[in-house]
This record gives sequence, structure tokens and C-alpha cells, in this order.
Amino acid sequence: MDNAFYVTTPIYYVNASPHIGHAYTTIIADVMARYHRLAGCRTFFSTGTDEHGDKIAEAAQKGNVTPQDYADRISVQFRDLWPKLAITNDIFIRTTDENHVETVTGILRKVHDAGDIYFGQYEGFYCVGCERFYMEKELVDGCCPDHQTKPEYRKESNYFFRMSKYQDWLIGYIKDHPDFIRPERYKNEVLAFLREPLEDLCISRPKTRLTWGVTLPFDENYVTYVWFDALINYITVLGYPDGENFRAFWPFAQHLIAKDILKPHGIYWPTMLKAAGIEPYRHLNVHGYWTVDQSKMSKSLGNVIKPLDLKDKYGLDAFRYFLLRDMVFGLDSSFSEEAFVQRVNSDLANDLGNLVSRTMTMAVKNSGGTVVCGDAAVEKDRCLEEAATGAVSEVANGFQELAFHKALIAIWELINRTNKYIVEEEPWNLAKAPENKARLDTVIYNLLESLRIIAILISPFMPGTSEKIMAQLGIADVSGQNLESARRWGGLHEGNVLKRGEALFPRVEFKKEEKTSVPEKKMTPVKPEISYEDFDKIDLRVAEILEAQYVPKSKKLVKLKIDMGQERQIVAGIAEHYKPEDLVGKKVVVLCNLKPTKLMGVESNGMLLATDTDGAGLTLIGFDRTPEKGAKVR
Ligand code: ME8
Repeated sequence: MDNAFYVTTPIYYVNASPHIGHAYTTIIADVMARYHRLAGCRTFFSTGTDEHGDKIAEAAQKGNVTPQDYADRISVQFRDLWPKLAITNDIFIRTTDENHVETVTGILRKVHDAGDIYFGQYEGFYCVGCERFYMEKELVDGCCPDHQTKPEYRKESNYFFRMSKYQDWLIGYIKDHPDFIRPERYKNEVLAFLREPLEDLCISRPKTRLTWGVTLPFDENYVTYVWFDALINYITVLGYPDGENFRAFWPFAQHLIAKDILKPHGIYWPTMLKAAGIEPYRHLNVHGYWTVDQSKMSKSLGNVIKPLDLKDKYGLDAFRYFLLRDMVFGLDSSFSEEAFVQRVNSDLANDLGNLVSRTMTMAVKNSGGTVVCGDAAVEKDRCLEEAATGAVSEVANGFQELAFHKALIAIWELINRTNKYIVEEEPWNLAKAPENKARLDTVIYNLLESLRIIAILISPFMPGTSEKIMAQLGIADVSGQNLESARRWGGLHEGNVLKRGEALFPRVEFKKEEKTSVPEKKMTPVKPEISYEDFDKIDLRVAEILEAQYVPKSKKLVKLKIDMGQERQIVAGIAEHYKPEDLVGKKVVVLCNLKPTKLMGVESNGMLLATDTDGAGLTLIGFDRTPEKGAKVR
């Protein structure tokens, strides 16, 4: 492990209040930062809010307040939330901070002086939601592929960053540094994007249209495009260019984001850094999306999960544990309160909670309340010791691979091994015969020592629970309880005063009617009646998917080769719901006499049938028996 570590979260837009998605990224960053501190690594962790641009200006206008007032009001919600989730960020940046505006101005000047910013004409379709221009071929049915809204047509003179100049360099850099963007699927997504010619990036907005932004240092009639401004936050917080923190931490920078903002981080940012003469960041770590009971979270569906609601209901550490245990980093996950409650009861109340409470009861009863070291270890004790050292290494591997769920599984294996040790050693029987006292002391010492190591390993994930276990073990000063000491069995001192505590995780009951967020089910209105003849015009057939691949530059579209007795190509908007490799071999229903069309420039001859029960979460229509390819569907 390096001796320095710098982790960042995205700076969140101030147009919406924090939800479970923001909490997830920030908690992972916190877990990573805490783990690196535990390993004795010098660590810097930054988060903050992104406050300029069209989106914020529009939201402020709707709320009838100034953009600054609006940004102040929402930014504070993020700032105040983080301590409540035990987030240990070193800095909270706002893009309206004076030092950030100075850094952005400095970078713009540098890149402009180097000749990489030029003035030009631009016309195109602009989506305010994405804060970017779209080419016509990128639109789906004339709408933004992400927001499904019609973009505005804009014709403007603007400043452009010569991003295209750095395309070959970026491809080479990504290929030479295979873990620059991870997990691999996101690296491949960026490389796929870079297979097409890269356009220059429009980095200004005329003040006639938008004044809420950083004024360009070389033309006061323009403000800076929000992404060019926001990405620079990652070096502002380190005091770029002269700050000691910049020298110490930038070479170790790791950005954490979700897949929604892969392109600005995977393409704009490295090319901006290159143009400004700054080394690229070390890693871009990209995670998937939380949905709720299989549906996309949205205000209109009323299913937005607020982190504090869950924290208040089930406790902070249970919330942090669940988020990291239930999502595989890089993949999407569907949040279900029922699954959350199950985890609290099985992993936390049963496995960990019971282990701590049984061990402490036996230990206090046996020794009158202090730690006693006991006899020399026997084979069975060494097995437990090996399980503990093994867990420390497995946790390290989990962090290395960003497989936080695997790190937790490794800790839970140690918890379960320790519970098994109790069953095997039967301390209650040893306690019955005075001649077994030394053995009993050894068994109890081993249990307590295992608890100490468990408490160290869970501390990045569940800091409060770790502290409670340490307090029960009589460890008042936890500063020495680090990864190094977790690797050395026997670190618990004789004579420590044990203190039994309350149950760590009381069992909870899941009540459907008290669910934190219940999406309103809205029935889509039934369409007007049609005649049998009308229906007969619809030709539905069974088809098998032979090949599937993402349509470049589209988040939603997958290109499919299907066999319905004859082969044909269809483009379907299911990329967010199915991975191409999972589609191959599926038997599906195809509307095959739909007029051919082009989606993002790719020809589509038909339509797949799927259900979208609650406004998101598509499920393909399938069969309970295997039908013939080409069979008519009636
Ligand atoms: O994009 N699941 O801000 P933003 C998981 N200001 N993570 C989620 C999520 C979900 N459903 N929803 C949001 C911006 N996130 C820009 C960033 S950085 C220089 C500028 C998390 O408020 C995730 O980290 O839209 C995602 O990338 C981020 O919030 C987007 O936050």
C-alpha cells in the first residue's frame, strides 16, 4: 500500500436534497479513508457541492430566490448530513468558494495561453438536464436519451477546449494503465466511446443567457461551462498549484463516482489535466446505481430514500453495513427495506451481536471482570488465530479490488468461526470443573482477542459498533488498534477491565405499512378500444437473441441480432436493465411489422416487448415453456 491516499466523491448538485445514492458514494469514500488511516497511511478525503450552471439557475428562478441563496440553502443540507452519517471528510468544497473560482480562472488562463481554447460557432440541441449539447444522431425520437425531454435548439458563439487533440494520448494512457478506470466494464465503455472521433468541448456560456458561473478570464461576456468548473474542485481542495497537499496527495488521487458521470470524469477531466500540464489522477472508481424495489428513484414516484430516515429507524451502523454489503461495487442494486431488515437481524443481531453478548457474559462471569491470559495455545486455538489473520488479509484484498462486500464476508467468516469455537469448546462445561480453569481462561481470552480483531476490521464500516466493542473490552485508547495490531494475535492486555454493554443490535421487525418509502402505484390509463381487424395488423413473433451489444454513446440502447425464422437487427432501449451477455439465448416476443427506424444512427427492424410496471425497471416478456422461433404470438 502507498503511504498516501486521496479520495474524492463527486461534488453534488444543489438542485435536490441528499438521498441514498449520494449517501452510498460518500460512505464508500469514508470507509476507504478510514481503512487507509487504519493502515497508517496519510489520508485526505474531500466532498462538496456543485453550485453553478443552468440547472441551478433554473431551480433558483422557480423557487423565486437568487442562485446564491438557493445554493446556500441546499449545500448546507449536504454539509450537515455528513457528520450524522459519521463521514470523516477533511474538507467540504463549494464551487462558489473564492479559492475555487481562483483555481478555475488560473487553469482557464493556462489552457488558453497554451492555445488549447479557441472561439467558435456552435449550434445544436441543448439538454439543460445534462448541461450539454447533443448531436442530432444522439437523440432518441428527438429527445435526450437520458431525460426523455426535447432539447432546445441553440446557436451560439462560444469558447471550445481542444479535447480532440488529446484523444490518441488518452487512448494510449488508458491502455498503458489498465486500472486507471475500474471496474473494467467502465474502462471498456470509455474506450468504446473513444473509438469515434472526439469532438472539442464547448466550455463557455454567453452571459446573455446565463450569468451564474465563473467568468472567463479572457472574455468577461462569458461564464465557464459547469463541468469545466466542477471537475477542477479536485485540485482546488489540495491547494493547487503550490499547496503542500497538492504535492503530497495528487499522485495518489482516487475519484469515486457512479456510472452516470463516467464521461466527464473518464474523458473531459484527464484531457483537461493533460492540457493544463498536470499528471492524470491515479484511479477512477465507478459504481452502479441504487434503484428502489426495482424502480428508478424519482420525486414523482415518491420513492426517494432519504438516508436519515433509515438511520433514525435502524441505526447508522446498520445502514452503513447494509449499503456496502448488499451492493457489488460496479453493479446496480435494488434497495429493499425488507432485505435490509433481514440483514440487520441475521448478520448484525444474530451473528455479531450474539457473539459479543455471549462472550462478554462468560468473560465477566469467569474472571470477575478483567482480562486473563490463560494457558499456552493448542491446535484448535491456532485455527482461530489463523482465521483471524486470514480475515485481515482477505479484507485487504477486498479493498484492493473495491469488493467491499467481499471484505465484509471475510469479517463475517471470522465472526462465524468464533461462534463455532464457542460451540466446540463449550466454555460452560469447562466452567463446571475447577481443574479446567486454565483452559477456560485460554478459551475466553481467545474469544475476547478475536472480538478485538473483529472490532478493528469493522471499524471503517461501522465505527460506532467498533468503539462499543472496544469499550466492552476495556480498551480506552484505540489509537494503537490499527491494521498492524490486528495482524498480531495476542494484542489484548491482561488486566483490562471488561464492561458488559447493551445489545449492539436489537432485532427489528419489518412492517410493510411502516415502510420508509412506498412508491405510489399509478395505473396507466387504458387506451381506446380497437377492432379485431386492427389487432390483426399487429404481427408478434417469438425470436431468439443471437447477439447483443451496447450502442456506442447511448446509455439505453442495445443492438440485437435476433432469429425469428429469419435473422434481423433490432435496437432496444434496455441497456439499463439487462447486460448484453445476459440477453444472448433469451426467447423474446418481437413486434416484427413495425416500420423500420434508426435509433442513434443504428437501424432497427422491430420492437421487443417488455413490461415497465412502475415507470422503470423493464422486464422482457418471456415464456413458461420453450416455443419455436418464428411462432406467432396471439
Ligand atoms: O453529477 N445510485 O451531481 P449529482 C448510486 N454535480 N449513486 C447515486 C445515485 C443512485 N441512484 N444517484 C446519485 C453531479 N448518486 C455533478 C458531479 S463532480 C465534479 C460533479 C451519486 O448531484 C453518484 O455518486 O447528480 C453519482 O455519480 C452522483 O451522486 C451524482 O450526483
